Amino acid sequence: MKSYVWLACLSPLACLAGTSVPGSKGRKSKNEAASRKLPNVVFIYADDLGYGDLECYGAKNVQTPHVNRLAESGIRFTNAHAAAATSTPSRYAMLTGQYAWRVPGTEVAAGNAGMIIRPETYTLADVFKQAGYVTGAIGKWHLGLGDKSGTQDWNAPLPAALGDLGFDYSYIMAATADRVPCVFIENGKVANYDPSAPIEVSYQKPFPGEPLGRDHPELLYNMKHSHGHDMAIVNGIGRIGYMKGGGKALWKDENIADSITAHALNFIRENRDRPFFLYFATNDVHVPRFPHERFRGKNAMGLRGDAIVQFDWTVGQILDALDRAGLRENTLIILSSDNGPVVDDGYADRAEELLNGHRPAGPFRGNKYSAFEGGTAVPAIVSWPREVPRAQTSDALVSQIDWFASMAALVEGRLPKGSAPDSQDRLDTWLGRNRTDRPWVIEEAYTLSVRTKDWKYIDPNDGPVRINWGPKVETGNWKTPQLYDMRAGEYERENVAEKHPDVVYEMQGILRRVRQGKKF
Ligand code: NG6
Ligand code: CA
Repeated sequence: MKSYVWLACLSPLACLAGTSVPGSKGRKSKNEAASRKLPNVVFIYADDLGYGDLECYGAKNVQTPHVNRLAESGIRFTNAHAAAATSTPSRYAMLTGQYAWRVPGTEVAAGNAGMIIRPETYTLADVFKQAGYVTGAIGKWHLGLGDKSGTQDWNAPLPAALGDLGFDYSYIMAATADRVPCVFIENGKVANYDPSAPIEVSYQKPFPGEPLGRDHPELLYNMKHSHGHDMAIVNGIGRIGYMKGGGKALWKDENIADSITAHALNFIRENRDRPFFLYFATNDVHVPRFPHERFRGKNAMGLRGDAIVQFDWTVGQILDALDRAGLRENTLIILSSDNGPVVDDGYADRAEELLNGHRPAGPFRGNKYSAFEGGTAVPAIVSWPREVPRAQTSDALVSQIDWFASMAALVEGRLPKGSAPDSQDRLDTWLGRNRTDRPWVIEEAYTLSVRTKDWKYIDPNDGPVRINWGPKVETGNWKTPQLYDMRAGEYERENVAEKHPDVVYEMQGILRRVRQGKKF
């Protein structure tokens, strides 16, 4: 493994210009390099968007012209992985460079979870901040807020928030749209706070007098649930968790995309004169899928298709804003998703019935939650017009766990000892200068899996083979080792563990060493 310290170039410009690998543009002179400015960096991080959900990844039932435009301007990765098959662990790993399974309490978080990334952690935002960037997080957070779970006073500034994690500005949803509290939090305080409707949140017990979805289906005028989501009712939609108050601060689901996009556009406009890092995490296409009216009824796949179109619109808005500000050339955009797709995730939005042959996970087996590839194989697009040639495809095996060290290399960041222990500098691969595979990728879902270019190993697990609480998803659990040949035409169908004990042994060895935190 290339250790970060060794790999960090003497200057970011040397990093950008000095690599003599196939496809690189060759060494630039010192002066030429010195006149170049560090790029702005924008992460567009979708929620539950599958490998097969974008037109440029083969989707037929939905048009995504803006994402297509982004892909044409750079590199489309065909073998990219999120670190986990659900949101909280995936985001934790990406923002800290440490696998979430090393840290207790990183499973899918409640809306009143305390801050899961502790303030003393050196985060991806710190990497940029240290390099002189202004940093912002807008959209879905889902990594806890405040000191301690369940103890937050939502009517006062939260004692621990994103400002403690290196973000200069934040406008976020605490968890997911299907979890209370259903309000935006701006710089650690409820945005648009309504003093006439103090906010209370509990994941333990209902508030007397507050109607619940399970008792009052007639109040679910916007969307009914298919499983779970039968507690607090906000905007005519049942949620996970109990909530009281909020008044005019409560979000309207149909305006979430507009709201976060408007805040992202402001952030870009306000910071156009200095390098910025924007972590822009959309609510789309997570449940409840309730896009704005102008996107409704347009797609044959119903609300899930409409939500993909809304996501695409959002991407277009960001691209246009960068263009308008004259920043597009020198902005590095990375678009990806936190985990694989799911169809019915608890609301009666007819996503399943209306698929019409669409395969959200593309060719892969399994979905969100799953140890099969569909859980973590995600679209990933990188565009940086100034440095990255257009219209490329890369089949290099890559993981989001490496964004941390790669971004540190980009900005010549020196990482404090012990930070981002699982992240490798693979900047050259992410920028398309080589197609070097990561030797192995670790995937978290129920159990741990090891993916190499040719093989997929799933560590044994006794859990159920299918999810038994709602979504129709194969978990990938099996009580004996599973080994799949990823060169086979159909992915993850024939378990060849018994045919290839040597490969199983090798994969188990990798997993053991990674678990022990050993360097390779
Ligand atoms: C599940 C929710 C699901 C979704 C998921 C987290 C129920 C029945 N289902 O528990 O709707 O919110 O958690 O998704 O509550 S994630 O993409 O944020 O990880
Ligand atoms: Ca997700």
